[in-house]
Formats: sequence, C-alpha cells, structure tokens
Amino acid sequence: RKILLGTVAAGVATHFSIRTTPARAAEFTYKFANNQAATHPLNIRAKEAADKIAEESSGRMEIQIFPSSQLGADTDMLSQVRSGGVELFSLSPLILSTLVPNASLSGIGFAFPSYDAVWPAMDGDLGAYVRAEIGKKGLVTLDKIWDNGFRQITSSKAPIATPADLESFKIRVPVSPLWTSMFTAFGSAPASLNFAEVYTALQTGVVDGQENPLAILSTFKLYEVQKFCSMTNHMWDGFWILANRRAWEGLPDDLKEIVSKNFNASADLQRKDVMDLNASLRGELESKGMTFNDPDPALFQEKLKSAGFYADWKAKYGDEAWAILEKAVGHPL
Ligand code: X2X
Repeated sequence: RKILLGTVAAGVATHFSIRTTPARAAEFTYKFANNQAATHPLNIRAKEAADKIAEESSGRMEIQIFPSSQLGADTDMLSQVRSGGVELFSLSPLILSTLVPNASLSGIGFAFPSYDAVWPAMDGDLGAYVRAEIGKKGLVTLDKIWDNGFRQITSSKAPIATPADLESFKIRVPVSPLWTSMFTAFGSAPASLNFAEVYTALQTGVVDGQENPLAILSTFKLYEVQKFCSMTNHMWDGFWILANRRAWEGLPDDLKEIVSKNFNASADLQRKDVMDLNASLRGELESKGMTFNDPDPALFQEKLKSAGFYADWKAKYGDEAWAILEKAVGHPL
C-alpha cells in the first residue's frame, strides 16, 4: 500500500509518491520525450497523467517525462519512437508528415476558422483518418490530440501587416514540407529548423522571425529575442501522442487502458489550459516588450490561393483526404 505525502522534487522523474513499503521497480518504465518547456501545459498535464498512471497501476507502470528536447530534437525523436529508443513522443502532425505524408492535412493554412471547429474535427472523422494513416506506418497514436494552438508570426525586425511584409522574410519553420511550401508561397525565405534550435537561431540572427502560438512565446521565453507579434492565426497545430508499437503491444491490456484513459483525460484539460493561455497572454507579452498587431487573415489566404498553394496540396493529399478536411472545417478551401 502506498500513501501520497505530497510533492518531492526529483529532477525530471515523474514519480511523486512515497511508499510505506520498500519500492519495487516498476514492471514497465517508459520514456515520454517532447520539445516543450516543463512549464508548458503539455508537460504539466502529462505529469499529472503519469502520476495517475503510477497510482492506478499500483506502481507497475512508470512514465518518465523528458521535456525541452532533452533526449533529442523532433526529427531524431521521430526515429527513436519508431525504433523503440523512446516509447512515447508527442509531435506536430506537420512534422509527422515527413513519415506519414497525409498527417499534415489538419495544418493547411487558414483551414480552421476557430477552436470551435478544431475539436469536433480532430476527435471526429479528420482525426480518425489521420490516425489510421499513422497506424499504417507502424506507430500507435492515442485517440486525443493535444493542443499547440493557432500560430502567430513574430519578428525581430518589423510587424507583418500584409502578405507583402512576408516577402524575403527570413523565417524559421519546423521541419515539414507543408510549412516550407506555405512560406515559399508567401515569397519568404523559410529555414527548416527543429524547435530545439529556435531560440539560438533567433538570438544570433540566423533568422529574423518564427511562428508559434502565444503559449510557446511565453513558456519558451521567445519574447526575449522577438519584438513584434502579428496575430495571423495562419494555422492550427497540435501534438499527437505517439507510441512505439512494440512497447505499446508489450503492455498488458489493463495497463494499455490505464495509460490511454489518463492521457486522453489529460488532453481535455491541456486543451483548455492552452486555449485559455492563447486567449489571455497578449497583455503579459506586451508587458515583456512585444508589440502586437492584427492583420486581416483574408489577405493572406488570398495570397496562398493565387500562389496555387491549395490546388497543389489538394493534388498531393488526394480528393478523398481533401474532402474529409473540407467537411471537417466546414468550408471549401
Ligand atoms: O517546432 C515548433 O515550432 C512547435 C513547438 O510549435 C512544434 O512542435 C511544431
């Protein structure tokens, strides 16, 4: 029997319970790697899930969380979760598209008008389609995608008010053909970099800007190296929770159930945390010195259309996938 005595700091380890009887090593100790700061809701809610999993499994299952790309950058971790070097990993659908091409469907520019459309789609047909595609490549995906948020463009140089301001703009984008294609369509000079390299790339001026939701500007302190934030809301992004298939299938059914139940319940809480942060952080970031502006998103969508961005991607994804996307977002693209 164990009793909870409160929080004990233990580095990145996630076991916070103290036992009345000598601890037995967990039967399963799985690593969960991700690129976010320990203070981001992704890690706060994952730690809660890990604690519940340890408790409900009576210590048979331990999940150790490694935030901030400690075990490697996203593209390395994608290889690791495939080979079994890590058992669990959270990844943007767009970066996952380097392995599962159609996984990036949910990240098409200006597809989701608001969060109201995101969750029914990702918990519905669009999410189910993408999870099936991921499954074909040998990875297991938990049902509920976690939130990253609507992305905004930041710069050290000048605000982005119209698509013309993106021309020749040296912007970091995550490693994904969809991201590169979108900013190429705007006439920018996109540089693909893993998130682990972003702060330094901005600090040293390798790039002038980047794009991420406000929660990340705050938790990763990007306000220290960026001056302007333009609320383009140019795409929604999330984090699929991926598991190595052998590691997942190696779990007895009751542990599979405990893990997926707790991660999916934490996803709901994490979504709410991130939505609240993305809606409320503007004032805090202004007080840290950032200047905000609100461009008209229609101008940007128009530019993508005239550059052939939507037609190109429709051809790449195929008509069936595109129809699922249009139905999910509720408007033609
Ligand atoms: O790399 C990024 O910019 C991030 C943190 O938003 C993703 O994981 C896609």
